Amino acid sequence: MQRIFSGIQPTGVPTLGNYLGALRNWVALQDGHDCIYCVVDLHAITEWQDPAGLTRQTREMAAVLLACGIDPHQHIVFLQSSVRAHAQLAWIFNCVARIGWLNRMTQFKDKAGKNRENASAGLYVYPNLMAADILAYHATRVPVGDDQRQHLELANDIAQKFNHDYGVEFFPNIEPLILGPAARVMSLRDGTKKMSKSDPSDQSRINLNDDPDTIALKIRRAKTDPEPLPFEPAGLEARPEARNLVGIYAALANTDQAGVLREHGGKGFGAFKDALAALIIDSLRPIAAETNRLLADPAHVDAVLRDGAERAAAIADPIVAETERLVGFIRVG
Ligand code: AQP
Repeated sequence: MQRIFSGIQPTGVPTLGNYLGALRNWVALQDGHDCIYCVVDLHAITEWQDPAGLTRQTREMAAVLLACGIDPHQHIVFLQSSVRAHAQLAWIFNCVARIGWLNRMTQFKDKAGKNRENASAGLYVYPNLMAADILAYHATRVPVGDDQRQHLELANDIAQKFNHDYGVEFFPNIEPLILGPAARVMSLRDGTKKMSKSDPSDQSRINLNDDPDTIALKIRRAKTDPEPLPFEPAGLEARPEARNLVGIYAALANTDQAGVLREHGGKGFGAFKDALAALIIDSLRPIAAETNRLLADPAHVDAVLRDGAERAAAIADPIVAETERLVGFIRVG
């Protein structure tokens, strides 16, 4: 069975974008794969996190993964900082990756913005840690949203350069799995910007714990254009906000853009937004309820994470030990 690895940052409440671009696919992939899913708290601190907020968000994120339907007994769910192998391998990869490669990463440019000189060194080498996350398990398939495609190409470059430099065939090739009609969900306020859990505007996103009234209001206020919906997907060209809402609807209704437009083409946004809000509310209600149930028993969530970390370390530690041997480190302990 192929091994899957994926991670999510505890940088806020997960959004509908995280759900459709990642979490929903994580759940589906459990059938037929060995899955390792990680709350990547080491990644989260590449940008400032208030410590108490980070603690709360990390436990909430773990609860959301379980609430979405990840089975922590059949598969593995854990916190990145609990397994030392990630940071150990990331250091070696810092020494394999080239500055020129990192300079091309668009996520760093987006996140650092104009204040590049003041960004953390961690944010700059974020893709090296991501490569370590995956390769510490020799995982070969990584379900991600479209925004992470470039980072996975870099992970493959690192794996190949390591294999080449040390004359081995040790790290496998990684295949990104970018699935579904909503691999990139866009902001509700700007159809050219991706929906993000850390966007300063709460109106830009649907949080997985938003209550029904909040969801309805955010969808009603979502930016659109004055034209009615087209009858064909081609009519969504150059209409990023319309395309985004149709894409969200398609993903939640398990259809595609054409299917949505067959049903809603010609309607104004008022009617379509009502239908979309109802669909989102129905889809998210069970997840929010289960998340709240789990968070009422944090000791249970922590026990699941402890067990996951032990099983994750049992896979990663020997792989990192072998990497260190290949590099030439002496193990005296
Ligand atoms: N808008 C999105 N559409 C589709 N997929 C998305 N993902 C994130 N945003 C969208 C996917 O969610 C997974 C986890 O992402 P992450 O938390 O590791 O980091 P991110 O991609 O930076 O997500 P956010 O929500 O934008 O977080 P912040 O605000 O902290 O930067 C990934 O598979 C990602 O592709």
